[in-house]
Amino acid sequence: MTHKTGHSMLHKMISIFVLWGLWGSFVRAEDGYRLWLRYEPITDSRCLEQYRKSVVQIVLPKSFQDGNVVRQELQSGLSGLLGIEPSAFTEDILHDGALVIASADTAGLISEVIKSSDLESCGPEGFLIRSTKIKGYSATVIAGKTRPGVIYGVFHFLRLMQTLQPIDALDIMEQPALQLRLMNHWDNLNGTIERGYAGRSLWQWNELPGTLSPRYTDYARACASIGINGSVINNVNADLRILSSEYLRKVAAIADLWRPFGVRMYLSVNFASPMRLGGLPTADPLNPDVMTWWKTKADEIYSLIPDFGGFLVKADSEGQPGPKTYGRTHAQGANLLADALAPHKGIVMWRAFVYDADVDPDRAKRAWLEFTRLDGQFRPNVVIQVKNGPIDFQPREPFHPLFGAMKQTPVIAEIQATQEYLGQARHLVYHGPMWKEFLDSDTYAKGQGSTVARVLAGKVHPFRMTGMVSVTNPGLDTNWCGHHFSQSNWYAFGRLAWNPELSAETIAEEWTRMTFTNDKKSAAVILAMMMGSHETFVNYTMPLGLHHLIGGDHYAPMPWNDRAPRADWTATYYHQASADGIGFDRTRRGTNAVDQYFPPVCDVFNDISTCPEKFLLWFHRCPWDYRMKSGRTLWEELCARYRQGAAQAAALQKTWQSLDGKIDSRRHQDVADRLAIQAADAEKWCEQILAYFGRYAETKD
Ligand code: GCV
Repeated sequence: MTHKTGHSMLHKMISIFVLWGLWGSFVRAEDGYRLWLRYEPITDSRCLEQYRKSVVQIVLPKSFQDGNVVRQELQSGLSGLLGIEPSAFTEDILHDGALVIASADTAGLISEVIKSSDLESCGPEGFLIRSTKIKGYSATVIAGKTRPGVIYGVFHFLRLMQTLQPIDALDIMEQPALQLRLMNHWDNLNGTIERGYAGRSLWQWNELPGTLSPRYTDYARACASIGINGSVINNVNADLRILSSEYLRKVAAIADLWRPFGVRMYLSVNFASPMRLGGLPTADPLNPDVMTWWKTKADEIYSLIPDFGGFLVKADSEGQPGPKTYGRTHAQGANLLADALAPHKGIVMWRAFVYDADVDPDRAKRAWLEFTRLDGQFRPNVVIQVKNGPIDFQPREPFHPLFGAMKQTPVIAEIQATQEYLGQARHLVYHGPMWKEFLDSDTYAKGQGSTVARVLAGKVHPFRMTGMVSVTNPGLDTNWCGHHFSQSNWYAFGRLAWNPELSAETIAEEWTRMTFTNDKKSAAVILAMMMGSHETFVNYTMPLGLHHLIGGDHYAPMPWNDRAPRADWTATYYHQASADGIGFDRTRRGTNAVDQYFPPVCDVFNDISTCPEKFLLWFHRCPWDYRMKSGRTLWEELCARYRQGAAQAAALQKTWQSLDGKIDSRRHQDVADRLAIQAADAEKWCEQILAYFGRYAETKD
């Protein structure tokens, strides 16, 4: 009898929750602001039952109570997902179903089940989550050595529920593979964003430091939820004023808000600051006054932001000042700043995005030539920040040959979420598969298995510092990233920087379930759209290794672009189409860029019969009637790829239409509107590129 009553009560409760959940998703006009942290009520009755059994009370040490971000996140997460009341938060275990939070300094309660050596081995940012018994009660422990570790553990636990994973027998221990997991904003101080496609800059410089937008905290929370632990707030084409005392106070106000989330502040700096801001006659890195200027500036920064991360520098690149003006090397330039930051434990991220035309006629070769000869000359607190490919975030590039080539200087990767060359948040392009292709590339720097991911993690050469950064996409648009699906690139970056071994599918599925729907069928449809989207984009824009077929907007097709301030900003420099053929000869008969790679990679790229066709025209110049593996001629293959891409883009629209009614109407409509633009653009790409190349390809016959 009692059992029956209990059972029907449970049923009633579940139905209330189901109705509550359905109601929630119908009435709430979803605008995308909540990103992947929506915490909608769980409607799957089996999961809900298990979760509500496992999480009856939340046991938080005193120091995690009032106002603490861990408490706040658990409160909003668990009340949203499970309907848990604030009264469920306690300081001691009272019954079964305790969720116990602890860090090394508050480990009392868990000491009977978690050894202090386990906490120690979590490292500075890791966590463990374990189902166990404490004082005879069933409990789930989320613990880390440090506060950031606990925050990451809490977000991980909430993610398990958001994605309907079991939580009753957990034994998880995670730590990030990479130390530096940073956002790079290209935000200008006037509120614009270089290559930004989601509105104006998040940072309200006019109001700071007095007025603090709630978005600063929401941003840090989103970053922390995926393990991002720092952010470079301003453009690498750096405005000098960022280092002025006035702006540093503004920056410090944001840093204060981010600190509880474990997100550290970094700044891009202008190498000429000592002159243009400090009034010195030179910025020569070997000049003692210049050295003193940087040291004094570093001291000032740390007096305002004690945990400041360090500087990002674009020097001697695209008109930015740098050490070369004074006949000094990149190492001398980087070391100047490194010495100023070292007493405070700050670092310098020195970018390898340099392509001085005097170095080599082939732009793809220049950074490797400049940096490999400096290996070993950098201070211990310098890392070299290298874009994923040797040109510039093209839809597809082979990995940059600097990965694996720098043996004594830590190298971190710079990838780009902001879709500068990938449809600029108007096209749906999930970057997970592209980034995985990059991370899984084998550099062979120390034999087989020397993947880029392992190089970055310091497992090929024992780097002192490791990391990956993303030129990132949030702006003031309500949905943060312009296109709802562009949020997935922010998300994927964080997840991959935490664990580069995760698959693109796993990440896309997590994101879809949290952002759009846990309905299996709908999630599978969205997952398929995302997983195919990068290849689709490559097909209708730059297949078979073609690159840079654009003009200054980096968006629309412009293969005829042969006039720009520099030859390597045109399109013709790269495709070199003529009646004889198409492609850039980077083989040993051409510019010999291939030999910047380790064997056997260099040989594989050099030999047209082994070079992957996806990189064919990157490395080889081919006649139009070159026979492809499909049996088609090169020209026929190009036509087929472009037409396939356009058809795939059109199909995305139809597929999305099939989700009408399954996704909240506002976001469904927003995405549909952008897919229409994408389909039309893809058609344009296909027509214009084929018309242009056709003039050469078809004169041959
Ligand atoms: C911030 C490309 C972009 C520039 C960008 C540059 C860089 O050239 O078009 O807008 O400048 O890369 O990465 O420094």
